[in-house]
Amino acid sequence: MSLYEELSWRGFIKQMTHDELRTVLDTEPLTLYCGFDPTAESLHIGSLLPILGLAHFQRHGHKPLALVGGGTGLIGDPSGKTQERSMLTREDVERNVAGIRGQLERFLDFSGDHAAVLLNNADWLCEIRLLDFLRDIGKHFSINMMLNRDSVRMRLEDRDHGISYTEFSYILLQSYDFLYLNEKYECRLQVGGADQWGNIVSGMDLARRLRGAATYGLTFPLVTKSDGSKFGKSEGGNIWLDAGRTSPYKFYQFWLNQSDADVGRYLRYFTFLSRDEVETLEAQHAEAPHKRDAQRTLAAEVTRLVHGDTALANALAASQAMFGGDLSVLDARTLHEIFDEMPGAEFAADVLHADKLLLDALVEAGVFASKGEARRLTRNGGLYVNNQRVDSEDQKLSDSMLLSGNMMVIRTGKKNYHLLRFI
Ligand code: 383
Repeated sequence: MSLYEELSWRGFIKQMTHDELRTVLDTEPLTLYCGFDPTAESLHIGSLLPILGLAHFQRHGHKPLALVGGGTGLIGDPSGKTQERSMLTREDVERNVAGIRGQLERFLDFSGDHAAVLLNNADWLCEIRLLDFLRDIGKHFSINMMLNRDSVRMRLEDRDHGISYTEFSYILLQSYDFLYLNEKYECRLQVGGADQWGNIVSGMDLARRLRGAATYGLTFPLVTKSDGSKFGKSEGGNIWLDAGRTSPYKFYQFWLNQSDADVGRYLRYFTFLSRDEVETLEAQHAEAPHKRDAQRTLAAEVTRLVHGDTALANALAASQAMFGGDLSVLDARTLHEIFDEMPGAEFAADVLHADKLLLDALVEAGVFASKGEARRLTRNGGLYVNNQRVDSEDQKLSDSMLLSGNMMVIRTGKKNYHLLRFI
């Protein structure tokens, strides 16, 4: 399959500056780039589509430049933003650049013929001299045009959320990047999300004026959800690529919870499954949507892609926890994530060595209303500690029943969980 066909069936193409790009993509190896501003120490899943976009280009023989905006991140892109951003300190930006570099490295191939290159625009933007820039670059930008951009106009109309000269200038910097990369790396294509269209076209214009260079632009769609809510957020905020910010378990659950209406589109966007595989899955899913096989595959594929095999195995084990799975394999953090919302109780750790009956503790913790009820359920085989059935009413509390040194997960019946902590 050609790259153009691949990108089209996956739904990766929102806009192209030239129709001829369809054939160019499949006839000439191109160097292309996409930029990521270091607004946080980690990327979130909003960046995943452009990253995978770069990966598809590379798999089809093109050379991707992944640019981290260590320079532009000091300024802040107003595209699509309704408010001025709070400015990051230089230290913040540097720390964020380091975090994001490491993440981008995982998705591209940095060896071989069309090895990817990781760049930081601070390396050239920080060297620029103001008067040179205003004379050489600024002269090619018409304020009249700039004022007409949606993102600028919106902010001009809204007195409360105006726009600073700093952010207003952003487009010049990104345009200069394209010019610079065209000169240095013969980069002829810039890709980005739909919000980047204006910045991309403006850079092409600059490269044409100053170097007579013919360049291209292509944008990816913004990922939407069929119910109109914002993609990539959960109650806890952004879904991050960094496992420290969004655990692989939460990450897996996020994908698992996508709706039937969206899952096919997301399989195309966010996995490398082939067209056949995706279409077969969709057909199966249409027959038996309650099985959620498409969501399960989506969740497994994206979690593996972002976090690797081991993290996926852990996320799967954690997802089984609520269905009676083995809890001893889970770490403390995952246990908290799964069971924190359950009712719970705290005990002083001493009770573990006080010959106390489990059932008495459970009555104290409010798991059972009375000792009689506790006995009855235990006799009927309905009481579990850490998903292991409790056989004896005389079972005593002990250290050996603890998960990660201080927790005990109590289950009564099929699905009623309580979390006990020993402090
Ligand atoms: C900086 C310098 C360049 C080229 C691009 C940039 C970054 C660009 C930007 N991009 C967004 C970001 O960094 O702000 N000005 O948060 C997002 N991207 C990608 C994609 C997206 C865009 O990183 O649509 C989502 O992820 O383009 O919003 O020379």
